[in-house]
Amino acid sequence: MNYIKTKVFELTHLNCKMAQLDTTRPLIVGPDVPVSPYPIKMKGEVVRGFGRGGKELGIPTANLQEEATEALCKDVETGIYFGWAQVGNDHTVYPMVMSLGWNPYFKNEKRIAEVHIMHTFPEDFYGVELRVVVLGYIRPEQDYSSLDALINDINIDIQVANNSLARPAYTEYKKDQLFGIPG
Ligand code: ADP
Ligand code: RBF
Ligand code: MG
Repeated sequence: MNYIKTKVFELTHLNCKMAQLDTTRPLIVGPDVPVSPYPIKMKGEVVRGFGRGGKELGIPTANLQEEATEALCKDVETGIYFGWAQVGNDHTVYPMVMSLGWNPYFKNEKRIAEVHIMHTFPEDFYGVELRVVVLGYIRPEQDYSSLDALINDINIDIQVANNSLARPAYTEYKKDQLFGIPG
């Protein structure tokens, strides 16, 4: 009897562990060197959205103008991506995560490309030109049962992006021509 109980416990424990493993996301994505269709290079003006990113999520996203969004949609599917970004005349190139799509949690009616830059800026930069080099895909867009679950997944995306960009062939793109002559 005790033997059966032990085995049942072991199996349950194993199942729980496997369930945990199944829901754990890889913290680095893509090959060691970016492959086609990457790099995707894009620039566009930062436009206003619903103002939810900073206020509701604590994660501001610079929304790209419609032309840039449409151009990106010609190259890739909707989803979450990572790469490098540069704002206006500032020479610095920062890591970024980009959401391209409909924001299913908020049921948007228009597709939008929005970029969260891993840097704390002193002020907003609406109307300024944003340059991005997209280097890889992280995951598809999802709906969520709570705002916290969405925020949690975005924070994991940020870790995934930072880890994925730390590889030499990805770091190299910080020096891309697109970022050469800002202004
Ligand atoms: P909106 O819906 O108008 O895009 P958000 O709440 O998403 O509003 O805020 C986005 C704005 O916040 C950007 O357009 C930019 O001017 C500013 N901003 C400040 N810090 C960042 C950052 N780290 N990444 C992206 N945008 C930022
Ligand atoms: N919105 C969703 O509805 N589903 C998502 O899976 C999703 N993933 C995102 C991942 C990242 C890295 C970022 C920056 C945004 C994501 N969003 C997603 C968009 C989010 O809803 C949006 O930034 C806010 O609504 C503010 O515009
Ligand atoms: Mg935004």
